[in-house]
Amino acid sequence: MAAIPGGADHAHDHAHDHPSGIMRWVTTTNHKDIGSMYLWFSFAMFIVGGIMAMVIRAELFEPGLQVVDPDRFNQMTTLHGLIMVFGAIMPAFVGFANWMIPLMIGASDMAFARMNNWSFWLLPPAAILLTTSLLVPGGAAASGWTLYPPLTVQMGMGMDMAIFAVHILGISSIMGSINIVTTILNMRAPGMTLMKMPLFCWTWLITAYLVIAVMPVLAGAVTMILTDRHFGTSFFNAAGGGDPVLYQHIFWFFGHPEVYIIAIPAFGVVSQVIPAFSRKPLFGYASMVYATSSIAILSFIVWAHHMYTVGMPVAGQLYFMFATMLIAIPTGVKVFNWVATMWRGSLSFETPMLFSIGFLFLFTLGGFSGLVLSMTAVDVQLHDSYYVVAHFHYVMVAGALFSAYAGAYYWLPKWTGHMYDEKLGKLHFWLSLVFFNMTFFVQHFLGLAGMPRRIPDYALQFAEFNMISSIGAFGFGLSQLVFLVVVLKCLKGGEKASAKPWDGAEGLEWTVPSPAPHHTFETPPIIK
Ligand code: CU1
Repeated sequence: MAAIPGGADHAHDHAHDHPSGIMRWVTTTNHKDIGSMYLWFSFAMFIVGGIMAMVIRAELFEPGLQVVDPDRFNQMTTLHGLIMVFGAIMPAFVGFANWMIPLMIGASDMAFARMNNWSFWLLPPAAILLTTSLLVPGGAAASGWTLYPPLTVQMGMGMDMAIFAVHILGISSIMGSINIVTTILNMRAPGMTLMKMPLFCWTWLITAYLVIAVMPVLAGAVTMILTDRHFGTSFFNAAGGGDPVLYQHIFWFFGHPEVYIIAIPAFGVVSQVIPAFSRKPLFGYASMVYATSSIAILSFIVWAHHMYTVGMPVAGQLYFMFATMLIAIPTGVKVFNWVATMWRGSLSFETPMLFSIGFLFLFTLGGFSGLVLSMTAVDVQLHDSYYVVAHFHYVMVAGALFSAYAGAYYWLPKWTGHMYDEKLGKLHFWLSLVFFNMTFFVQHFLGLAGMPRRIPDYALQFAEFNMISSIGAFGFGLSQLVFLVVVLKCLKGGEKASAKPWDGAEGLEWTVPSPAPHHTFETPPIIK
């Protein structure tokens, strides 16, 4: 049955059980409804976090300029980070999971449908806490998204609001992950063994375990800040026998796996899209599963590469350096497999494929700059510089956001029943590609030249690259409105999409009548 957003496909019986209007969305337990709400919420947060990025880039447009006062500037960097990580990227991929995992494994819905509803509806209160913290006396947390003490122990009540928001977001993502694990382990159709699942399901299974393992660690870290603030403890206060560096260890024990909580579902999306537009099965399926698991396990033992400058022993620095470099091996396996999937494939370049290839190039670049930063001696120079900002935006934006777009364009026909406007989609991709690099590539040079991050002003020598970066950022921000137009047009109408919108090229994915349909790929399907 054609899936309209929020798929009303079960509205036929017990019509009286199904409230309409806003109550329908408040009470829904349908995985498609909830998936759509996650995706819309995520896009709204992407706009809010994006506006904050625009304020940051406006302030940094020229040296000496003052668009907002320095406190506001620091609050913008904090909220931009928290909102993009917890409000935009994570909910986007949970939205994909809700929509696609039941369809891919042949389950009727998620395992805990009511909890699924609750997982979503915890998000808006957290978003309200975060954004309205700007309005309270003292303003929002001005610490950066890492919320390091001792600064965060001293700030005003905006910090408490951020702590409670992080608690709520953590509960939401843990519940979502429990749902995903239970659904995948218990509700697969007969014949759908784990090693036959579409790779997107595998990546989410692994990610869900990461979420369940590390979100409580973050909750513990911010709770200790809360009790240091209000209840007289000194977990992070040296004067009371505590240690501020302890916070950094706890935070990054969460923080590094968090990078993979964001990146691994992105790998999953790309692993669905590239085979479909290469008209070949994914190269090295089993090695993809093992590589992804290895990345997840390694992500737990590298956290202090964020802390080379706190004064750790050389032995510790060496350990964290080499452990970090190990991650390049399974990541290399994955990149090799994606390229090998395309090798001698019957390629076509619709928007989802363009975003996937963009992901492949730029995420790899972010991986390389990560390798540079993993070297202790180099990191001591580049720590807290714009090089780091450039590095993780290649991972977060070109990695996670680009693959989220790849997934959105790929599945929009499935979700809405209509084909999207391919011309506009391609325009969106090319504008994003150019402006993204204009914004962030130059930040490598700024960092190498010594420009620090999270400072609202800078020396004259950094002027040119900052201006280029700011113009790029405004362009990138505006280009995202093209996506909104594409989605709204697609919802309103357009060419009807068939059950297999990519002319069967996505055949490997639609495994609901299990076992998976057989393909020889001797006669590649043609995409118009
Ligand atoms: Cu890390």
